[in-house]
Amino acid sequence: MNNKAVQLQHYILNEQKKFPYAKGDFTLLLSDIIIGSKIISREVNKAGLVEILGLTGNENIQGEQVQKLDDYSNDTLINILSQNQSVGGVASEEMADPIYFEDHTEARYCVLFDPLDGSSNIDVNVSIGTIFSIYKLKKDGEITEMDFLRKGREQLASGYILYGSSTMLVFTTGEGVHGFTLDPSLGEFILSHENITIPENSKKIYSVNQANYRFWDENTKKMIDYFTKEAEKPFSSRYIGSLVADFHRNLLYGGIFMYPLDYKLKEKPRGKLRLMYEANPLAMIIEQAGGSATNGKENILDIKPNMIHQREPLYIGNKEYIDIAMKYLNGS
Ligand code: AHM
Ligand code: MG
Repeated sequence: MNNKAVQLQHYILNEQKKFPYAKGDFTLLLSDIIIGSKIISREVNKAGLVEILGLTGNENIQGEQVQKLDDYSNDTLINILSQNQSVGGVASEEMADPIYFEDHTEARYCVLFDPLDGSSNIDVNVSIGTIFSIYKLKKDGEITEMDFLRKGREQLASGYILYGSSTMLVFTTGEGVHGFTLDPSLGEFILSHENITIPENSKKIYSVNQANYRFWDENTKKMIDYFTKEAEKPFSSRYIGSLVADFHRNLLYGGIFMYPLDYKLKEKPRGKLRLMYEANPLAMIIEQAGGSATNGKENILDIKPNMIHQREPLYIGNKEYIDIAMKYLNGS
């Protein structure tokens, strides 16, 4: 075995020495999210076998209920985190309201997550992922909705687990971005990508659902025209339709991911992606990796949320490309 292989647990234990808040409970919280992601990973990997193994309708061959994978992922994370006394509550893209763990009187953190991002890709064996974000409670042992409605800038840590050709965890605690790959034979995440930075000399990728072109305003169309056909050095277009997978590729290769404001509902223009579960955690990662993220007007991490399920336009990637996008979006 490669003697440089560093196991995730050792890495976190070592890292936490740098952070004043990172007592044992923070390490345990990260470990719990990681255990949850291993359970989800196992189920995701079995997804294609459902029919072969004789699972029918909502029941498996033993007559047990089979859940949809996004519900299963949501329940798995809630179940694990509800047993962690340091967690005061959780909010999920899959639930209308946060859950408060009233009996966790010593709680110090709250956790927000998108349990299975890219769920429209589940049935076709395309990469999907779990995205999470951790905040410190304003007051230990007391949790209210205001603990969730925070600027992304206040995140203590964020990350994602990508269920792709291998399962990977990428996270930051505000001191760089690190990537770990799950070794299925060991059942452990091994450090595979230390100190990830988005490449300056990038592969020039732009990622957008271009079929929405007709629903964009003029400035957005001009911006997309730049990336499509006007940039001096041509860009490549890549779009999976799972944010976490599109983001991960662009983080490693360099590029820009965009989900602009659209006018599908004429009187009610809106972005699609969720600020609290998708944009904020990835924005923290991209800044730590040397890039940036905006909604076209404001840095994602500086947006003061009004609603837990708030949607925002999202532009995220190399600073250079974000600046170009902003120039067009602001009509200059
Ligand atoms: P979901 O949370 O319902 O999975 O939706 C979010 C997903 C993102 O993963 C992805 O970037 C986006 O929706 C794709 O949207 P579209 O199909 O409109 O291009
Ligand atoms: Mg999602």
